[in-house]
Amino acid sequence: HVANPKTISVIGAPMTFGQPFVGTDSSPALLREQGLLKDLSSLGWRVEDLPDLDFNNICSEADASLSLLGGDHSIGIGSLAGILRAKPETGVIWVDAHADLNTPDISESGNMHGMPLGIMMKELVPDRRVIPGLEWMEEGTSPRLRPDSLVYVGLRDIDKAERKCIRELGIKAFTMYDIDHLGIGRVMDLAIDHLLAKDPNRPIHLSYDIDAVDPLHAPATGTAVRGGLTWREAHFVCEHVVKSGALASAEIVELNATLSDGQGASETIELGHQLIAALCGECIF
Ligand code: 5AB
Ligand code: MN
Ligand code: MN
Ligand code: MN
Repeated sequence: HVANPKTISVIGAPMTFGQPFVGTDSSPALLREQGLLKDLSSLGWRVEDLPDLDFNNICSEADASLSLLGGDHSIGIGSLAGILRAKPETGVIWVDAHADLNTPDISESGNMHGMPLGIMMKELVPDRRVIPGLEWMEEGTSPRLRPDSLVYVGLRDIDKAERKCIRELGIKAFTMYDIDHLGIGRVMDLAIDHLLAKDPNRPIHLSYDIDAVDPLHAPATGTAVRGGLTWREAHFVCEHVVKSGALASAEIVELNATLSDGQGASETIELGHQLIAALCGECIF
């Protein structure tokens, strides 16, 4: 029992506009229906259940809070903007098959879910007022993500232009090759060290794209790529970030129950649910 329980704020972000499919908007409801909030309470958290964001009316910037339920990965534009405004020193771990470092200029697909990190980097989009709908991002303090404040885990499908940006900006990237080579334990140690070496007290934001996980376990997603994280590796990522003590916020994105058969859909939602429970310390002693 915990005398003074920590609070987790849960926000649904039912976004679909970042990619061609409907369906990612149902995931917050599906996760809630599976009893996610009850599980988090039984893990000792005081759960603050916030209403879903309404993307029909607003462009929104998330408050820094512990857990966002996507939605496609374009919600990262709003979550990073809000988190970095509240805590500019935040370091980001981006768990994904993809680099999501495109910009409207270099993207081959034009899909915004492949651009959230590109849009956050000054080096890639110096003035976001040129992107229709993102004018709001240049108001006030205009939060940015520095290339050395980002680490990738799980990459295996990178566009040519993104590869060039990762090299030129010197972004730390652990691909599936590195996970095979070093093991997930060493990779996560190195990833966390990269962010915390200079400032052990900085907060970490974890952005978890379910397509980082192998499609055997997470088939219900829009851009599945074979050869991903195993069931245990997927969990270990969360468990190890929790153990660092630096986790301040997280989002889980790209779950789309309409893109698989019934069993594939429920396995994918269940995995998302379990990963959030892992982020709340389920398996930590
Ligand atoms: B996701 C691709 N790089 O830009 C593009 O799922 C895929 O949020 C983006 O990681 C995948 O369209 C975006 C080919
Ligand atoms: Mn992805
Ligand atoms: Mn992504
Ligand atoms: Mn995807």
